[in-house]
Amino acid sequence: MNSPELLPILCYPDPRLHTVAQPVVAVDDRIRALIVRMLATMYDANGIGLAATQVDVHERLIVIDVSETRDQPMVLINPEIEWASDEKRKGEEGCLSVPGIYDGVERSVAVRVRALDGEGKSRVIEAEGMLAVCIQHEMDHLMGKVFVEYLSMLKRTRIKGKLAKARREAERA
Ligand code: K1U
Ligand code: ZN
Repeated sequence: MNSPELLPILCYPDPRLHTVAQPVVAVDDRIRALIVRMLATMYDANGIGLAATQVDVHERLIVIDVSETRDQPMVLINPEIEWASDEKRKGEEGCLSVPGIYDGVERSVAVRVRALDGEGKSRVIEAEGMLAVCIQHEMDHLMGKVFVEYLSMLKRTRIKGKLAKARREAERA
């Protein structure tokens, strides 16, 4: 079988990353095909998550795989946080839309999320550790928020400069 076609990932500070996603209306063939392509794109980029926003589709859809074996894909459609722990922890995050940049962000250590799965069935996910962090990071994408927006203005300005330099160098190569 042919490999699914990979999707281009938007890079910060692309303004499209700030679009607020709309609910998925139906889990149909179009959404199922998008899930396949998003998973292939996430695995190809060595990511642990990907939000539809990052591939310029502004619908509430996330794919995640935090397993070491990279064979436990999760699909969250129209996710809603039902509960988030008051306990928070600062941990290192990265983002496929902000390549090469890692920094600390404070997040709830545990969350309970309701979402549809890839078959349109309603599920409740109780997450902690890296899965909880990844779900919160990806749900921010659906709200048009990129993790660097938790950092200081100075850091964000430096990050924009670094990314612009990397883009210029890639164009020259
Ligand atoms: O949203 C994305 O761009 C995917 C992102 C998810 C994520 C990573 C780390 C913390 C929260 C959310 C990535 O997969 S970045 C690349 C990566 O695999 C990674 C980076 C740092 C720590 C762990 C994994
Ligand atoms: Zn991200």
